[in-house]
Amino acid sequence: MEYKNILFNVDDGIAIITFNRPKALNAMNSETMAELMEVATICKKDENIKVLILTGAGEKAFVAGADIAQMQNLAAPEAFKFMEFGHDTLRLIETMPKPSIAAVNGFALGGGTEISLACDMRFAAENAVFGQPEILIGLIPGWGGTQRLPRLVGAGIAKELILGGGQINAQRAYEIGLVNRVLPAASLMEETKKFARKLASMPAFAVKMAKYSINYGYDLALDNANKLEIECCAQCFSTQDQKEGMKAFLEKRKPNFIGK
Ligand code: CO8
Repeated sequence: MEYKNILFNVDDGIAIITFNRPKALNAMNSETMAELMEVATICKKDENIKVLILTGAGEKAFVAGADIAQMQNLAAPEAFKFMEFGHDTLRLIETMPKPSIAAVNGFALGGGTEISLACDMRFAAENAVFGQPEILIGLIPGWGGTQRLPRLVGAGIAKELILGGGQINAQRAYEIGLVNRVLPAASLMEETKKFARKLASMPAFAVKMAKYSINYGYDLALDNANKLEIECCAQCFSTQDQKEGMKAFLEKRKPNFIGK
């Protein structure tokens, strides 16, 4: 399928979503966000898609934020709508029962950091740059940065980044737990695809339950969260993959998972 601002390819169960406005450093305008919603919806529904990778076209940027040129004259109700739609789109990615990896290849500022935060994992090229510079243009993050960033790296560091508006490099992002891996730019996509293929080979229902338990347990009190985990883990015993996984272990062979 053809999109104006996004490249969308599916290969061997792995969907690659590439933000494709390199001249504007892949800044997110409303059209691009609508296209992201469209492809994310396909990814959720298509059973052949097991894992999503989000990345940016060109050498310089993942996404350099929401499109400032488009936003500058928005009235508050229009801004609200743009933000709400962005939230809905990112929440769809965050909660879908398949893992997503942001392959961050350069600037991931403002909305770019926020898109990466909605993914399950972030793999960064050595030249990646993260930050929430909205404060420098009279805003605060509007696509989840004030909520997901403190949950991931702690409130103190999140406040340093959001109130201070500074940029951090990939190494610092790794140190604060914002990114999972730092990779040479030349091997970022290959290494990300390699890990995506590994995730795609896992028993799909267990992947779904693991993600569900972490996502929906995270903000609960521990007792309730543990109960959620018990429920999710127990459900795995209703799958053929659980039977196969345990049988294969006991027979000392590789399991043959079928995704059911
Ligand atoms: N929006 C629009 N255009 C952009 C953006 C952007 N976010 N970022 C870069 N561009 C454009 C530049 O205007 C420039 O265009 P042109 O060639 O036509 O002049 C082109 O991309 C290349 O950019 P630079 O020349 O600036 O490249 P540099 O290498 O000098 O600098 C930077 C790269 C540091 C990334 C710089 O471009 C920059 O600071 N960009 C803006 C970063 C930023 O502030 N991002 C946050 C935006 S706000 C946001 O994301 C809020 C999200 C949720 C709220 C939604 C509210 C409705």
